[in-house]
Amino acid sequence: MTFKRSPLVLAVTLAALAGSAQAADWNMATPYGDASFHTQNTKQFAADVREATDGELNITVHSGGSLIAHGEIKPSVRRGTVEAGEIFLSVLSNESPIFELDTLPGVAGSYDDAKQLWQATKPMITELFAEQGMLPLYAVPWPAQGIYTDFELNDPAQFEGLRVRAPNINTQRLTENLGGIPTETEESDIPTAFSTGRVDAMITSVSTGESMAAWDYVSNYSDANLWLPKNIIFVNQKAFERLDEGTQQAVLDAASEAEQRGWEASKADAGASSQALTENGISISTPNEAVAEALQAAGDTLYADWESRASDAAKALIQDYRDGQ
Ligand code: PCA
Repeated sequence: MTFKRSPLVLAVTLAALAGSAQAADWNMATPYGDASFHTQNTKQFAADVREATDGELNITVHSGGSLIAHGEIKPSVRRGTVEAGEIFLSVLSNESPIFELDTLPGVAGSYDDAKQLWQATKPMITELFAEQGMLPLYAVPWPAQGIYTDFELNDPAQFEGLRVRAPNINTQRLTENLGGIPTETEESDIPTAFSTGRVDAMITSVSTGESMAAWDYVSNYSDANLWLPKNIIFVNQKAFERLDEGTQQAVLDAASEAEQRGWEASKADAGASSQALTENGISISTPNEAVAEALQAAGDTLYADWESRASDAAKALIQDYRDGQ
């Protein structure tokens, strides 16, 4: 018996075929606002892809958690509800201690070290994302993390009972080790956290201090150079595979440019934001000996805690990174 296609089936088939060559529209969610150099970099990435593919792939960046809340971005990309996302990598620390490595003191305190650490950890991070059907595209660090207070921080006893806004679990643990009371707060919620009196201090970068107008709430910044934590940008693997080869390559090329541009932007923003903080009346200093010692002790505890949870593979990886330094 010969099977005859009905005109309707044929039309549907043709439409599906045509569809495969049609322009794709992607949504990309990030928790960070338009004032952040990260978001500007990500928007440039989307513009580069659009241009390189003659509009075949059109990525709309939804910033400031406007489309999806931070904690839901990765699950949404995993499900394919959105095709791409950007998150603070260390918020995944509950999944694997490997995601915490860039929020541990004494591991990578400069851009060069941070770059080496990223290169050392990228294969394992890529594998963990791949297991969940996602592909990391690039990662970009924030400038070093420091401590904002509404007094001059010169005595470790000042941490006692201090309510500190923290962006991730290790910053919370560090705060606890210092005797403070941590509260996890998204960047976009910082102004509310201060204005409602929920926090007295915060740990973040000069960049976030500037974007969130830290001078409205605090007077001092202690440049403690705790660590340089990264954002990671990733896509749903199936959505990526649905793109034709040329478009896939355009995404990868734009991602590699975005990574390079982002690291430079982070360095430049560290300088520009420090200046903006100073101009707006924030007094910037480095920790005195007593505070530095307390930070060191709190950091050592944090590291020991990480080691007690890390797999042998993760510990070997950090050893390789250290050997290569
Ligand atoms: N800004 C983000 C993450 C680290 C940073 O510097 C924040 O504070 O939420």
